[in-house]
Formats: sequence, structure tokens, C-alpha cells
Amino acid sequence: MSKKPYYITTAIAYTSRKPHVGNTYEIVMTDAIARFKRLQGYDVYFLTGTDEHGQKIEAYAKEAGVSPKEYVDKVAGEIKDICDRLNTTYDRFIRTTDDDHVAAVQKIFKKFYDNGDIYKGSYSGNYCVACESFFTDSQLVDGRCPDCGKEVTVSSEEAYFFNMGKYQKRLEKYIEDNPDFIYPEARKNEMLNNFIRPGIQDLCVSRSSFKWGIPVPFDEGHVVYVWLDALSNYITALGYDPENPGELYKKYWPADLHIIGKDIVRFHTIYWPIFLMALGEELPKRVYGHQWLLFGEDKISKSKGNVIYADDLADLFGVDAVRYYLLSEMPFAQDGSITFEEMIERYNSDLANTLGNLVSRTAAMINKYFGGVLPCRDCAEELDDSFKADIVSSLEKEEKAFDELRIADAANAVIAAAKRSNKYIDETAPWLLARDENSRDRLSTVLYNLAESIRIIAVELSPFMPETSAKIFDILGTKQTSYESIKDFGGYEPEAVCKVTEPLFARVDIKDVQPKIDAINAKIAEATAVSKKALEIANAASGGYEEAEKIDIDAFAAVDLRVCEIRTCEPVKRSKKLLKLTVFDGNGERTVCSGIAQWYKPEDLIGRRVIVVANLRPAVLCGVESNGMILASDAPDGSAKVIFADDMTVGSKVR
Ligand code: ME8
Repeated sequence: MSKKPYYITTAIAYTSRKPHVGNTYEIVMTDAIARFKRLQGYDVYFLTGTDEHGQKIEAYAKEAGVSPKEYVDKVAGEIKDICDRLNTTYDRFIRTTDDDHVAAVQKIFKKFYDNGDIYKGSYSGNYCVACESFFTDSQLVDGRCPDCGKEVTVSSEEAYFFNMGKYQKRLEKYIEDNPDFIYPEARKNEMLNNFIRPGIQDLCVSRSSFKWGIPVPFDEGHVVYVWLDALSNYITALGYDPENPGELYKKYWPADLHIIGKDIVRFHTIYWPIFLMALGEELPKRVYGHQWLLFGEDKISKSKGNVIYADDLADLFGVDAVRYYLLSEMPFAQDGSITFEEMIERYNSDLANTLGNLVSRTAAMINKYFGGVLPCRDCAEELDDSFKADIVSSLEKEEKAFDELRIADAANAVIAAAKRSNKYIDETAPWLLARDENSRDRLSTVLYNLAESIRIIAVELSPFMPETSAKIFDILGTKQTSYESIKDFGGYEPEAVCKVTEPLFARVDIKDVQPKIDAINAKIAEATAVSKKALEIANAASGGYEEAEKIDIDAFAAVDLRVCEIRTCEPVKRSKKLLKLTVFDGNGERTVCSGIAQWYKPEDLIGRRVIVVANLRPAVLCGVESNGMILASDAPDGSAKVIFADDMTVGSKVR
């Protein structure tokens, strides 16, 4: 039977600069899904690549003193290197400067024009260079770009327009009839209510104010709008041509899944489907707008000086550990955060202690007690049943999580199976069985069950950590690595020879890696205008006190400061710095996270009154939603001192 096709894509990254770890997250996640689908037996086509045209890139190239093509060649090379370094298994890495893409986009544009979907007009409006988009006055936020917040310039140019309104009703109906199309559901409602139902304006689809783009085939001096160019990649990569779609296209289109960040859902669920309708082609089955990865609590951005690169992390922890961290740390419904500390903590707990230990202990016992080959596997006891059921059911959990694109849950289901296996070691105590010659069969069976659970875990793990998974198969000496082979317990070959192994993941001590982290931070600082060092020097020079920018009284009055009473307090599991507190603000209770765990114990705080910034936007810190901030001051020794307000009335406002 021929395999079912599955077509999956990432957004194509701008070649404006090397991608940070947030951009990389997307391709690693897509790779994990592609690998899982292949494991399940699908014929997967996985597309990624680079988005290389536009005014912004033309400007970067000019600044760098090279031609736009030289500029994008260099950055596209860096992006591809990161994809390769992270072991992603794309089938094509498309570049929008590829000849076949350029030719196909020109044909697509011509078809729109010939069919009357595109007309020529002139545009005058507010243009954001960074987003390469025009906005009407009412779309601006405080006079700035509604998407990126940058300044806009008023410009006017002759241009081609796409008649979007013509397809509005059809799009609305498609979205309503296909509840899976925009995922997760919250994004669907946002698109329908904020953008589609109020009316889709015609879209300007050509530019003449710069040159770096795909030329409009029938009008010299105009280049195709970057988003029309870029979105088309999903079909041009398959050899699409409006007259003759081609074999790959016929096989894989419509895409099963477009994976993109939440910031570009509008382009993929409004413009892209309308372009496809105009071409008379089917629409993608699902568009998943994922959350963002933050650095600590901040958005990763060059101007904030917190850009981390996946290859630097891979130098520090290894490729598989970075893949695992990115995939397991990112919650489905909120932005995820990355910090070196958390990464080390997760590495040590999940990879070194749970998984690595399980494999090395089991391999060591199989070798010590049986020379690597297990003679018996059927001396069962009752407690084996629940263990086997838990291990087998981890696959169902992983599969369900992948179906729902809850990738961190899928990763956690696998690590939970490893934890369960470690518990089975404690329950069965093989070292005690080894003392009794009459328990040889039982001992062999226990170790067989463990080896089999490790084999199942290694198959399940392969989409996340492909190299580790391959190493484990090698250690176990097994050839049973298929998806089918792990649906039931017992596929590990009785004749397999298990090897002794070094630990798969040596524990990391923050002290040992600190110099390397410092080197990465130094590199980051160097690449940014405001380095940490400069700030420290400035602080030292001003005696640690820098005069803050002046604000007027209204700005201060906008801050809702309240006296609250701390009712409960506990450490946040995944953080050394954070405490999770429940405070009573006079009306009700709320959860607040505070980075004071190094200096305060829960018992020092419960019952005390503090001042809380009560109208702060909620933020998720290490998986906990915080609704407010407790005021504290910096002490000379670098610690923080909470400002207590014990003799004040709970709920009263601080002015
Ligand atoms: O948007 N965390 O390219 P891009 C997670 N060229 N994902 C992030 C992220 C973060 N911190 N920052 C960005 C473009 N992304 C266009 C796409 S598709 C036809 C054209 C995601 O290089 C972002 O949401 O700015 C997008 O999906 C991808 O990285 C590439 O972003």
C-alpha cells in the first residue's frame, strides 16, 4: 500500500540577519512533527527556507556595502547551517531568489492580472519599512505601525492592487465550515472578528519605490509585494505552475500543516487563502500560529541585547539537548521562556538523571549479571502489568499530543515513561534479586522489561532527540525501531546484545559552564549597542544611581499600587529565583510571582503585608501566571529587600 502524503511547512525566515533561538524553535518543532509523521508511516514532505526580497533587505545590504544578492547569500547560508546543525530533515530549503520560484511567482501574478483579480491604481498612505506594509490612519496605533510599533512614513506610489473583497464571503464560510483550519481556536476568532468580518481591504501587491524583488513581468519598474512572493513559496517549492501544476504539487498539495508564529497568522489565514482561491487551488488544511519563545521575561530582540543563537547553545549542551529543551519548555497556550539556568536544571533533571541514568544503570546491570544477553523474559510478577501498561500507554499520550500540536506534552509523556521505568527499578530492586541464585529468571525478566521500556522510549524520543535515540538503539543492540514495534510490549529481541555505556548526558554544573555562558553573553553584549558592562560601568560611575527619565504625575497615577496580604507562598518548581505567592488585595486573591527566593523563605512572608503593582499585564513565569509585582528595593550587597507594609490596611491604595 502506498504511503499517505503529508505536507508540512515552516514560515520562511527573513534573510535580514542570522536567526535567533526563537526563530529556530519553529523549525525544530516542525522537524519533530515531520519526524513523528514519518515514524507513523506517512510520506512526508517538509519544506523550509528563506524570504529574501524587500526594501528592508535592500537597506541592510546597502548598510553592509554589498549587493542585496551577496547579502542574502550570506544570511541564507547561516540560516541553512543552523537548520543543518540542529539536525532538521527538510526535503527542500527554498530560497525566494531561486530561479524556479521567481518564474512561478511571475506566472501567478500574471494569472491574477489576466483574471481581473489585480488592477492598477495608486497608493498613498502610511508605510512601515520594517513590515513592508501600508496602513490607513485608523490602523495606526499612536501614529505608529500597528504590527511592530516602529515609525511610519507617508508615501505615495503607483501600484497594483488585489481585489480582496471579492473573496471575503467565501473565506468567511471556509473558516466557519473548517473549524480546524485556524489553530488554536482563539486565533480563529481573532481573525474573523477583527479582520475578516469588518471587511477586507484591497491589498497593495506591488512596489516601485525600490528594486530588490521579483519584477512584475508585464510592468517594468514594479516588483511583487514580498508577502505575495513569500507566501507563494508553499506551492512553488512543489513545482507549481498555474498552467501545469506538476507531479510533486499534485501529490502533496493541499498542505496538511503550515507552522508559523502568532505574529503572521493574518497573512496566512486571510491573504494566502484568498490568493489560492483566485488561483482555483485548494486551501491548506491547517495553519498553526504558535506562541513565542522569550528570553527570561523579555521578547528576544537585538535592541534588548538578549539575542541567543541555537548554535551557541548547541556548543554548550549538544544538539539533542537544545532540541529537547526548546520542544519541552514551550507551553502550548502561552509564550515560553528560555534562561541558561532553567536549561541547566532541565538538562540535569530530565536528561542526565532521568533518561541517561535509566539507560546506563540498566545496561550496566544487564552486562554485570548476564554478560549483555538476557536468558529469560517470562518470569512475570503482578507489578509488571501496571508497569507495562504505563509504558505502552505513553505512546497513545504522545500521539494525542502530537495530533493536538501540544509538542511539550508529547515530550513530557516520553520523559514520564522514563521516570516510570526508574520507579520500576526501585520497585523490583534488581541488585537484591542478584544476590539470590534462585531469582535468576526473575532478575532477567525485570531487566528484559527495562530494556524493552527503554527501546520503546527511544522510538518515542526519536522525533525530539534523533541522535540520542540512535545511540540507545545501538546500546541495546536492537533493530526493532519501528512505530509498529512499540504498540505492544515485548518487541526487544531476546538474542540482542546490550553494551555497557558511558552516561548519555554528563551532569552539568553551572560553575563549569559559567565561563562559556559568560563568553556567549559577552558576544551578545558586543553585538548590541547597550552592553551589560557599559551599564555596570555607568552604574559604578554614578554610585549605582542613575537618574531616571522624568515622568509626569499622570504616568505615576496610572500605576495601581495596593497593600496586599500574603496568604500562601511556595517556591516555583522550575526556578531557583522565583516564589509563587497568593495575595489578598482587599477584593480577592491573586497569584503573583516574585524573584526573591534567594533571600526569603515562604515562612518569612506568609501573613505579611506588602505593596503590589496591581494593574500589571499578566506574565507567565516558568509556567506560572503572575498577576502583579511585589515592590522591593535593591540592597548594597546585591540582594532585594521587600518593602513591608504590615501596619497598613489591606486593599488600600498607595499614592
Ligand atoms: O515572519 N519565538 O520571517 P521571520 C518563536 N519572512 N517564533 C518566533 C520568534 C520567537 N521569539 N520570533 C520570530 C517572517 N518567530 C516572514 C515569514 S512566511 C511566508 C514569511 C517566528 O524571520 C515568526 O513568527 O521574521 C515566523 O513564523 C518565523 O519565526 C520567521 O520569522
